[in-house]
Amino acid sequence: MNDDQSYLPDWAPKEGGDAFAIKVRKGIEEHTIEKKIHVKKRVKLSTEDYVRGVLANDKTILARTITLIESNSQDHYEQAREVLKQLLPYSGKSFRVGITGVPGAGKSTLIEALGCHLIEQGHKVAVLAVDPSSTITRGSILGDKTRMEKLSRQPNCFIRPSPSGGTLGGVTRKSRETTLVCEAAGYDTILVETVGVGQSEITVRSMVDFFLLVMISGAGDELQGIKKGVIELADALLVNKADGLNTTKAQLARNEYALALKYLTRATKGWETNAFTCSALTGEGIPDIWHVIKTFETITKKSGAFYERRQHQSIDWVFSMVENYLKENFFSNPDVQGMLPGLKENILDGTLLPTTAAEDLLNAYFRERKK
Ligand SMILES: Nc1nc2c(ncn2[C@@H]2O[C@H](COP(=O)(O)OP(=O)(O)OP(=O)(O)O)[C@@H](O)[C@H]2O)c(=O)[nH]1
Ligand SMILES: [Mg+2]
Repeated sequence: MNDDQSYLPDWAPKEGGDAFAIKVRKGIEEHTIEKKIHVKKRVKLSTEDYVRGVLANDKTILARTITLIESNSQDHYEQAREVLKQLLPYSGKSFRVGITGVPGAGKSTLIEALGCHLIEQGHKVAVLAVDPSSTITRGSILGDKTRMEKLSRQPNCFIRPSPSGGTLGGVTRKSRETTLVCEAAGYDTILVETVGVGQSEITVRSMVDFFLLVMISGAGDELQGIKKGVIELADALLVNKADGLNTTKAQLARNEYALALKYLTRATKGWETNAFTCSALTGEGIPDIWHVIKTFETITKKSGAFYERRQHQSIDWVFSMVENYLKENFFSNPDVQGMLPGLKENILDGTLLPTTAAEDLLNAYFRERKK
């Protein structure tokens, strides 16, 4: 007796007929549960949202504004420019400190110690990393996260690690704009970390008010391996890791640097660059170096050197933006791109002169632009 609701199991003996008492009742239809995967879409922000968010120091929006600025997409470019334009009147009021030194000198650890000291004093601190080496090793990004742990937990601190995959030129160009955005968000002290690998110091020097060179004591001649040119960019030399057994060695290194500085050109008019020691690990010497930086600020603001430098920096910035734009525009030109592999080959096998190659590329670029 099969009805709509029940039926015989498939193992029921055939001869059993209706007398077979075991019936299987139909179950209920399985509900098809619509599996909707909710991909949380990031709501597109309007220019006003960005501006308002930054001015209110909303850290999520601040981070998104920087991402917008760092973006290489043409769509973002226009909006980024508009956001920056609106934030510009609120920027410029911070004190900008560049911190450089060889890999492992202790820059991040120093920023952690200095940053915490500043926050205790009521400052609002933004940390930016301009770090060309991170695109190769990625070590520093990881390092920064762990080395600035205490600082990153402070509500009055904003840390922006270096964008990955950027060239130094690109990163630095965006870092200037990032500085302005952080200032508009109310950060009064901007600390910019860069690894001392040559070009980066010069570009960071052109973005900051005070340039600090972090050193470590090594065996033998303390000036070995450090370019005179880099020392001449610095407003203070700081021999780090002056702790434990290394204390005396660090002190001796400081004395050697102090002596050498007497023969070098000063980075800032009216300011005598000097050498100091500290331990970023124990915090020894950190308040002292901040005192040096504050004294520099007072003196250079009084003499006008501070404002003069900022004006020069603005002009340099304009030129570097034009340069960057032209370079990007040139190398993304389809005719130029099409010609490059062949030209390279011909230069390498000696059938084309570099001057002719440059001329051919420029002709192709301007021909394409005239179309
Ligand atoms: N003893 C001692 N070790 C320190 C001090 N400062 C930093 N270090 C150690 O030195 C190593 C490198 O420190 P970082 O702060 O990452 O150095 P960095 O200059 O930021 O390094 P990069 O970002 O990779 O160029 C870490 O193991 C730190 O713990 C210090 O004052 N004393
Ligand atoms: Mg670091």
